Amino acid sequence: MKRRTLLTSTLALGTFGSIRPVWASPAGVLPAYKDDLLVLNEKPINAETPAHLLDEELTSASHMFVRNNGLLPLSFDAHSWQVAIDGEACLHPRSFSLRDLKETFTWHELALQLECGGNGRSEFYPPASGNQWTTGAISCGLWGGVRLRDVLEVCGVADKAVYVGYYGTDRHLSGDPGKTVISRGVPVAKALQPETLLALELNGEPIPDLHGGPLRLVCGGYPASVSGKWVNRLVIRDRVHDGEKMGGDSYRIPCEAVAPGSEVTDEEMCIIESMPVRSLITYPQSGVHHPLDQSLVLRGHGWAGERAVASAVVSIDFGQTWLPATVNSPRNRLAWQRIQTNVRFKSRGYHEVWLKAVDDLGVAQPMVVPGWNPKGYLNNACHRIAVQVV
Ligand SMILES: Nc1nc2c(c(=O)[nH]1)N[C@H]1C(S)=C(S)[C@@H](COP(=O)(O)O)O[C@H]1N2
Ligand SMILES: [Mo]
Repeated sequence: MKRRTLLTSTLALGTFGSIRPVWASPAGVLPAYKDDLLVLNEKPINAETPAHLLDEELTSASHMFVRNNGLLPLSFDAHSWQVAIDGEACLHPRSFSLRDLKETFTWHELALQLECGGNGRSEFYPPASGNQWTTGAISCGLWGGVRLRDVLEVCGVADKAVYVGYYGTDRHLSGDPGKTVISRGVPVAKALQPETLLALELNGEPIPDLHGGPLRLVCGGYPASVSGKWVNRLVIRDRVHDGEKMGGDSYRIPCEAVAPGSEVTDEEMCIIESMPVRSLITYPQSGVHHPLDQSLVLRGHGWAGERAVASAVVSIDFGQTWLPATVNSPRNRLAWQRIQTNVRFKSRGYHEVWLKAVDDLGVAQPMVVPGWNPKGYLNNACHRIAVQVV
């Protein structure tokens, strides 16, 4: 597949690292409705969303980043789909069709932010292997479905339950049908939260193939790798789930901070749970030309894993002074929050706008890449855009 169209570097400002060019998507790798995404890997398909395309209140399917660890399932027959619930800590194992789920349980619709644990990985040094996400592995769609809690309760959650794991029908890259692509999970308390959904719809439509249709888990606020796509089995475990990509350095970071480049053993790694506070400037697009005599409207979103964003500030002088921005309440718990303000520039020429969000425990985004870890997770450094004042 040929790479084409080099965008100007001002469009490519990410978090705080070097300013690198971004390549446009090779044609044909993604379905046409996803053409505006930036493809990071073709097999498996991984594509991120440029910041300015995340300006919507709710992320449309066309602008939702794609992160696959394997190949899409071969068939998506919603009519015959079954999800089995079992595991050592499941008292009454059973299966549900999609119709059973719809007819048995109350329907809920929630806006839930899903951020890949590796969002921002491209800025780590020494570099971490894996998809070189800049800022675009975040979405907040409106997910429709039933509460995982309601389903699990019908199946009986034993007192000894510790974790809930998922299995999906995607296919291993090796082609070996015996190999599981990914099978992650969440602590029982997270699985039983009222916001954790077994979703059948995205933005009022059946979930698109790429995003896990016809049935996926949505556990907002945790690394999105726990939100299993194409789910056909859930296991209520009496121990920490030990499925594919639960161990080693997958979605785990050193329990104690290490110097960049350190070797870390498996025993020294801990599972990532809530994601840290982060934000993105979604309007205007980086590189905009703006007249000196007009104020510039700024818009973005902030999110903070299991927490909420309490405040946000912007700087137009490289962090020397900060101005307050307005932060809206979330539509529901675990949804991202609109951040907006406007700024006036005092001089012509090249400027940057920096945005920093602070969570409800007073923890702010760092200005530089925090906490080096072997796989490059959890870079929540501030986002910045370029503005040419004319
Ligand atoms: N079955 C299955 N579920 C999966 C994955 C996968 O490869 N297979 N990838 C996970 C990861 S790492 C992320 S970040 C999210 C991405 O969801 P999206 O592609 O709908 O944005 O799905 C998660 N669920
Ligand atoms: Mo991910």
